[in-house]
Amino acid sequence: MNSRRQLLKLAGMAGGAVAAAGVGRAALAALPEPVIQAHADTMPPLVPNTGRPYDPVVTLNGWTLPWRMIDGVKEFHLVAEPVVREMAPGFKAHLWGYNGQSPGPTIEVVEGDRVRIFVTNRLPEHTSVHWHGQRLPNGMDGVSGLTQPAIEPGKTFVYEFVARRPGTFMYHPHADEMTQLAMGMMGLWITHPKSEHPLIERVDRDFCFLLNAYDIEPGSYTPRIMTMLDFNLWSWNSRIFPGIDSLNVRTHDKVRIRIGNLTMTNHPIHLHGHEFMVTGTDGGPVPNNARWPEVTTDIAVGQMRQIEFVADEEGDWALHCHKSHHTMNAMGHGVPTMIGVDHRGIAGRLTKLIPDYMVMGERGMADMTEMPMPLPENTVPMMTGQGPFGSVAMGGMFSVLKVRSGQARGDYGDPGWYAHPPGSVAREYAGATAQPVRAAAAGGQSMPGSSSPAGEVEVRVRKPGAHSGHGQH
Ligand SMILES: [Cu+2]
Repeated sequence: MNSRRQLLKLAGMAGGAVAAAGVGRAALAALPEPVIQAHADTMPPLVPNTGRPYDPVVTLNGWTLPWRMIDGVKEFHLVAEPVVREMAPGFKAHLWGYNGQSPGPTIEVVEGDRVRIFVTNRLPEHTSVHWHGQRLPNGMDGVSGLTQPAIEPGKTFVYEFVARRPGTFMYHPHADEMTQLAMGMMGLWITHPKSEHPLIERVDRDFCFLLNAYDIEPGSYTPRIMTMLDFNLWSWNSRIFPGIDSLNVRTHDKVRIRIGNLTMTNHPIHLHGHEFMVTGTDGGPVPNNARWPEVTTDIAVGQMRQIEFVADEEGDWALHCHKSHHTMNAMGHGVPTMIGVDHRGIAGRLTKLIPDYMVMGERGMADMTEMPMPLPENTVPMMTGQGPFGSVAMGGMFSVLKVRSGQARGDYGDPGWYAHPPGSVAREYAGATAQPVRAAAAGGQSMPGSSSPAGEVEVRVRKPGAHSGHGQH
């Protein structure tokens, strides 16, 4: 939280220094000082001090880029550059991003704002920035080769357009996309409505994050860029659980969460304990008569979904991708299924041959959460996160919505674990257990079994290619 203040101080100093020196318009027209963020903390909302007022968003494990106002134009400076992103405590990735982080900072403007974005390329190859979902002049669309020449290393380009339509958008390169998206180059863009909007409600908390994915071998730092589908790190804003901050709200808050997908697959995002409405996409607000309640919304590649609900149930509610492989970290993939395999006796003999041999998964994979497995350097356990009742056994795309009556307005701090009212937690049953009654016959009402119990059936298997007296062709 300190770093936000430092950040603003830096931004203020940059603007202030120019003003104090009393330099002329020519100097003011120079490139705005880029603001760099070194931390992966969730920064509190950046309340606008120039331009039209709006209710700012909170970027999960991210931040909003400060701007300067020049003759009524909002000026931002994005620097495309290699960054080191802490994806979870103890695990750092060498990515490409903007202004010190991947994803880049969120850009927040107001409908009708004229926006000027300077993009400096400090990457080893050319790039461009595409403003996903925006209405803009074709030459500002950022498709290298098609609408503009690519930005060569060391060069700075200027984009300028009016943010015509309110909504949630994204930005990402449209140059060597396979590499640059796999390396983490992306960011969010929010255009707030300029006044009361019939389909955009004011909310108490407005969160946003991007879905992204990486393939980083345990023990290494750089993503494999050729991976098409088999990623091993499923992240929100380039963070993996338990590195993703919780979404902390006050009971009865109206909450909006904006989620964009820049991975190579869809993600059904599921919220516990509440129903929500999908109130918007990157195409704009959803008309009221086209909304319906959900507890999971699937977000396809290149899409954004904006969900809204009233947080009226206190507690610690899971918020996660419903693809179970997306709530685990590296190390877990490519392990053979060992459920039901009896390793007794074998493990001892194997240990003589392979001293590091370890039995994995013969009772399922939950053991992996407690296993004192020696991890290579720079990686995190596959399923982890300590909750108040033990291991949460999750990784990847997982976080917690914390709903508390004691959470002050505007306080985004972690309130700690929920204190459940006495008697409201599932507990071990202590009474006697009876033998379950089993159905007398096989089959059910619609398919009654024969009066005699089903006998054993022997199946004779003939291998294809094995010749017998009466082979079928
Ligand atoms: Cu997923």
